[in-house]
Amino acid sequence: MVFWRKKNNSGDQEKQERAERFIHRPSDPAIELPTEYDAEIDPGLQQALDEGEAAVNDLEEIPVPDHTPNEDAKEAEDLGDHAQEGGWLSRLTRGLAKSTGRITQGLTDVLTKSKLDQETLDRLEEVLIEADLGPKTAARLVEDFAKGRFGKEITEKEVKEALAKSIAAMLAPVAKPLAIKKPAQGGPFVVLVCGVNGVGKTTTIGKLAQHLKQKEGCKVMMAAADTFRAAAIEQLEIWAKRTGAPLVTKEAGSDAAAVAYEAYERAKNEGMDVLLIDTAGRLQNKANLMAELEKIVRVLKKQDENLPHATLLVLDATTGQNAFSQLESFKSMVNVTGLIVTKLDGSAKGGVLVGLADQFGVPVHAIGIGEKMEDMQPFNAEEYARSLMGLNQS
Ligand SMILES: Nc1nc2c(ncn2[C@@H]2O[C@H](COP(=O)(O)OP(=O)(O)OP(=O)(O)O)[C@@H](O)[C@H]2O)c(=O)[nH]1
Ligand SMILES: [Mg+2]
Repeated sequence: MVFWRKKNNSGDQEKQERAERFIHRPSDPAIELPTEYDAEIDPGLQQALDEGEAAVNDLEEIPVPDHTPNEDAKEAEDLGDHAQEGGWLSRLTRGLAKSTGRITQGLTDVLTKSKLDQETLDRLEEVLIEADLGPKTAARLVEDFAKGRFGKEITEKEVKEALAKSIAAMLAPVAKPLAIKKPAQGGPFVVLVCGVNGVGKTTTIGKLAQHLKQKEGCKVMMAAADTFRAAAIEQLEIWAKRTGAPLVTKEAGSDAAAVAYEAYERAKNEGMDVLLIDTAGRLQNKANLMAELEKIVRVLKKQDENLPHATLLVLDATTGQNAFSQLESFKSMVNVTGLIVTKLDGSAKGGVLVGLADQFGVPVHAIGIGEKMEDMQPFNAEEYARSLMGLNQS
């Protein structure tokens, strides 16, 4: 990797920085703009490209080691090591405490009779519905549980063990880590990240970048296709700095699809393994915003019909049942290939993940239980089911 800087310090710094964003290196094949949506590209883009072309002759190359984490990244890694204390399982258990507390308290209240009768089953179903598993999934679980147990003596421990087993069986088919494959056509594996406002998309991209770089040794680039507000770009810049992943940005207000398009060209030219594309938060019932997301996909497909290779929907566990309609709406606009469920640490609605798995069958790649880099892990069905039922507490 190389960086470029101006040979002398004269000139307008702001103009220079702006131009540098759009330069191509002399050795790179020229980046061609898509013709069919030219008219919709931010008019500032062409000007910036022209400025970039003019500025490129005035740059000198500064070699820097490939993907060297900067000081911030080092600090973040140290923080990460510290936060790993106690291991993921105990942090998951702590994170799920609110959800677990709601379920286990409900069970204690319900299991007042020693023998299993219809009233207990009905109340058990209510506990599961209140824990956000959804009515269909709750009914299925209770029906399974009643088989062979009706009229017999039951203990709270037995109920928890049996439910954990059934829940783990529901979750197991969807617990699939995000599989990064080398595309046959070359270029990076492209991951588009979408979801409603504030669910944790940008944070998830930061966590993913860190995981892919550190654990899988991938060269990762990020694209700030949330051009809706300047703060969103700055937020991703912080994650780029922390993780040492290069970032493609444009001014706020630019065409999000153009950012995605150009980022793909750059990631391909720079030999990246993975491109993570951040997008603006959009409410699922806002047709124009959903159309913008669909346009990002359409524009990417012009470069390669297999793009994006993965489309991740980020869901915030605190939104409970609304997650169902979010998944339905996004699925109807784009090909959602997997879910990342965040904020399970602040939610009493962790049961929603069980309902989603049971009713949609969309893979759940990872879960988030905090705001830090290390607070996300691949989703493990049994671990989750047992933690949710309070069976992993020491
Ligand atoms: N507790 C907790 N907070 C989280 C988690 N993931 C993200 N957050 C926080 O949620 C807030 C929103 O996160 P962002 O990553 O900015 O969400 P976003 O979806 O990119 O938001 P928009 O771009 O505005 O739509 C931030 O304060 C994050 O630190 C999580 O797993 N647990
Ligand atoms: Mg964001």
